[in-house]
Amino acid sequence: MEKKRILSGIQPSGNLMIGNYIGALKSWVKMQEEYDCYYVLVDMHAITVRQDPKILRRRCYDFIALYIASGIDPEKSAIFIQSHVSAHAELAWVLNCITYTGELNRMTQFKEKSVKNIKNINAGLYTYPVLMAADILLYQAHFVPVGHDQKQHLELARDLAQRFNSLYSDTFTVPKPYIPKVGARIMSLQEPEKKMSKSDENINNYIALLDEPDIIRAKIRRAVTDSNTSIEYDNNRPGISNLITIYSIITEKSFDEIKDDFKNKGYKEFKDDLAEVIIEYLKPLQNNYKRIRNDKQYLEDVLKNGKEQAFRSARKTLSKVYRKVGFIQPT
Ligand code: ATP
Ligand code: LTN
Repeated sequence: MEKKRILSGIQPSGNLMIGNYIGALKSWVKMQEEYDCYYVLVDMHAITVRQDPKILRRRCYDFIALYIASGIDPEKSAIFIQSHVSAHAELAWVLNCITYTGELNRMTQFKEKSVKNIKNINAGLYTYPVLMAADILLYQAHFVPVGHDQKQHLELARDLAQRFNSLYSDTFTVPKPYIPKVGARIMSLQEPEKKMSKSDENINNYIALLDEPDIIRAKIRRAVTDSNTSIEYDNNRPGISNLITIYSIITEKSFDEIKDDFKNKGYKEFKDDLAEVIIEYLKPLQNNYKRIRNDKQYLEDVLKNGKEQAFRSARKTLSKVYRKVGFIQPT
């Protein structure tokens, strides 16, 4: 039986952080055993927000090394860069022509990013979800492992697949989101009512995957909690609940077990323990990273292979799409 397809992507912006790992990368690693996986670094998405070219270039290598250091195995999964496969931009155009502006106006990420980038509300930011749909539909992905914030974009990708299929004929697999039950929305450390975000201006809001132990200790110590004292998950106490969620995912202990373990202890002991737990959790990844990032030739080889694999699959879908919409084949 043929394996089902997975596709997912991350933008090379900011610093890859623990929320990206728990919400997405961790599932990517797990899924590569059972599925045919395509993991893309979406550099074309990243330029919807102004990027310094030098930093962007360096960060692309950093992120690819982090994918591998996290456990994505290039022998099992295709790892590639979006701009290396021009079919993404080409399919995005065709999909733009079946997307209604009303649908894009509803996208919460667009609204949030417009507020943050008031001087640069560009058309790319607006049509960003269409490019994301193209990323997914090109590979006929069955599942897309993402955090909760991407659910709305996934719904649009499903709608566009169904719309195209019914306007022309069956062409695209209709993708399903794969969102973890716990940890799909890790919250900011300083402002726990908003999601943790790797491009946050305040680096104290997140734990980067490459943060040094002392930085992790300081960030957790400073994390906002409340005036209560119990170490107990409670929707009305977003700060402590977020820290408990992170603790629970890493240690695989339930919220009740954690509550019992810290029954007669305070925030300080819990936070100290949490910091150590995170440091240990990230250690293997950080060690792998140093080795991989220093081997530029290896990274180039991984990207070359990934691009070739992605290109074959993407071309097949794009040719079908071009034929169906009535474009004549070049001779
Ligand atoms: P940026 O701040 O640069 O826009 P981001 O932190 O939102 O970035 P993305 O590149 O947009 O990260 O997303 C990468 C993956 O991480 C996506 O699958 C996204 O859903 C997931 N993700 C992002 N933030 C969180 C979070 N706070 N909790 C869980 N998953 C998250
Ligand atoms: N929009 C996503 C990143 C992204 C993506 C994708 C995720 C771009 N293309 C395809 C899954 C599948 C984000 O902002 N996190």
